[in-house]
Amino acid sequence: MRCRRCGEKAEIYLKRHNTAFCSSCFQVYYSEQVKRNIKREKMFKPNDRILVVVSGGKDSMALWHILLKLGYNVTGMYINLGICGYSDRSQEVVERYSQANNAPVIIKNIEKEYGFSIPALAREIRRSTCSLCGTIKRYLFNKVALDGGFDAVATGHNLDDEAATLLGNVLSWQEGYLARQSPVLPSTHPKLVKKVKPLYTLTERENLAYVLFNGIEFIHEECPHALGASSILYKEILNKLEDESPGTKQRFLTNFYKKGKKFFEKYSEPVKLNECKICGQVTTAEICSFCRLRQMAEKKKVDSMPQEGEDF
Ligand code: Q46
Ligand code: ZN
Repeated sequence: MRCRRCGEKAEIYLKRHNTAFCSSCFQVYYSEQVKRNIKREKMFKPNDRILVVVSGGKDSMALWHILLKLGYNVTGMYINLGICGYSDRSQEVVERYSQANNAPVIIKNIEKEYGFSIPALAREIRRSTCSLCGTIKRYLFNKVALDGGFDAVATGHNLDDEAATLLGNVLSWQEGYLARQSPVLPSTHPKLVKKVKPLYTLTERENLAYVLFNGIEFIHEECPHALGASSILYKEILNKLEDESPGTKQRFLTNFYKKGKKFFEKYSEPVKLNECKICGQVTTAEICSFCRLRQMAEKKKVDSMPQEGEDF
């Protein structure tokens, strides 16, 4: 098979576009997609300061690399969640990339800075690790971006992630979530920084090809808490559909934005936003979820001494 652009030997076939590329023409395709997404969705301007959330996985490493390559003013942000082994290994990947590419990165360590690890707190208060993790990550991305004067927070969400989220929301008719799903979450309060997803039209496989063709190191293992997540099942189902009918994922997502989303807009009612009485970050309550979690972590330490084998 030959590359559609240059006629050289192709190294990747993109079934949904019925197109094959050699590795250097694939990179042209990839960066054109990213540039187009940033421009079409008005994600950020050339001189904006972008905080890129990096986990060490292929998608976020691809995003960090392409934004630097396109000349954006980018700083990486990594959060060490205290997940046994996995967190330290992924932090090392991020640090090695930062050093090798002279790319600035901000590292946060939940355990060192706040005195609790997410899995340990989740066990203590009987909440799912992933829901706690999501709350803490959202809080810290926004806080670091706000304190550092960044214009946008960029995440490596890809087409597979976005289509799986959409499928999940459709299956349970989550009108509010459907109204809000978007490649750009604009700032709705002076203390909320805009969130953007520049890779939302690129698949996991395309991000994998991008990091492999560029020799970018990434952590191959998944977070152990991702096992059994419903999003994985939705991705498998979408992949089956995609195999039978290439382009299904992209049509599902982009046609939702073009045709379906407008029917849910009435469910996106503005909520009253307050500033947390403790930390000043934006919340719908008096005290934000992050500060409430910190209070719970403190209380647990006082009320019950750690058992053997506990993380704190
Ligand atoms: S990192 Fe955190 Fe994910 Fe791990 S604990 Fe769950 S939410 S699976 S993106
Ligand atoms: Zn707070």
